[in-house]
Amino acid sequence: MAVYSTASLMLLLLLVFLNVTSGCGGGHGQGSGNNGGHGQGSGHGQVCGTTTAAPVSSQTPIHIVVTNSVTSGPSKTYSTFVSFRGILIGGMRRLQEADNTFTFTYTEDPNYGPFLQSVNGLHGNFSQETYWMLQVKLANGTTITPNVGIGCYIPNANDEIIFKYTSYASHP
Ligand code: B12
Ligand SMILES: *[C@@H]1O[C@H](CO)[C@@H](O)[C@H](O)[C@H]1NC(C)=O
Ligand SMILES: *[C@@H]1O[C@H](CO)[C@@H](O)[C@H](O)[C@H]1NC(C)=O
Repeated sequence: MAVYSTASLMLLLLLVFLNVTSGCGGGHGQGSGNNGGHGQGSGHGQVCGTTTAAPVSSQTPIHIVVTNSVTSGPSKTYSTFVSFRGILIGGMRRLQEADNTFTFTYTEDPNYGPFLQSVNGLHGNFSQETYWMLQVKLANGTTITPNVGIGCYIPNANDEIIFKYTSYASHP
């Protein structure tokens, strides 16, 4: 019993630690409500016998749609996942390693983190006033333009992440 309690406490502390450190600057609550925070996927209450508990760090499935509003060319859709409360760029890295038809590059901004520079070989270019915009179509159908980049956005399950090659006129 004592062993179980200690394990539970450590798990809880771990989850709290992950929560605190996974957010980006300020943590506006953006992306919350994903998996309901505590409890989800954890092995709490698992005494013995039936072992159907989900892994502690479960997967949050997302889709990634690459689209071009400048040329109106065809879109490409991919599927990947982020870890529990994981950041978008983690899912992008996972996808890039698994699927060689998806590639991306980014630059590191000292204040805001990773700036998405190219997707599938197509680069945004400041002098041509083009860039990759990040939008998200939520599971309920609403499309939002996150006020953070790929290093800070925490996807919800079944988010459709949209990378839209576009020109500045569309900046929020
Ligand atoms: C202009 C601008 C842009 C331009 C920058 C290009 C250019 N040459 O002008 C464009 C249109 C490309 C842009 C895009 C985005 N932006 Co912007 N942008 C700004 C704005 C209005 C001014 C920045 C500026 O010129 N500062 C003055 C110069 C001298 O300082 P600087 O440090 O060199 O500025 C650079 C950085 O700000 C960088 N930058 C701009 N936006 C972003 C966003 C991210 C995530 C990163 C890493 C870097 C970055 O580009 C600037 C020029 O090199 C700021 C708001 C503000 N008032 O600061 C928002 C701002 C920085 N952007 C923001 C956001 C969210 C985005 C997008 C993620 C929006 C989206 N959902 O698509 C995208 C980036 C997507 C990607 N590809 O990664 C947020 C960042 C907040 C955060 N904590 O992450 C800000 C603060 C606005 C907001 N909504 O609150 N942006
Ligand atoms: C951006 O566009 C300008 C003007 O068309 C061009 O001269 C420059 O080489 C481009 N830069 C990159 C990195 O593609
Ligand atoms: C969808 O969910 C978002 C965030 O939870 C909310 O702001 C928006 O109003 C919802 N849209 C609809 C159509 O329910």
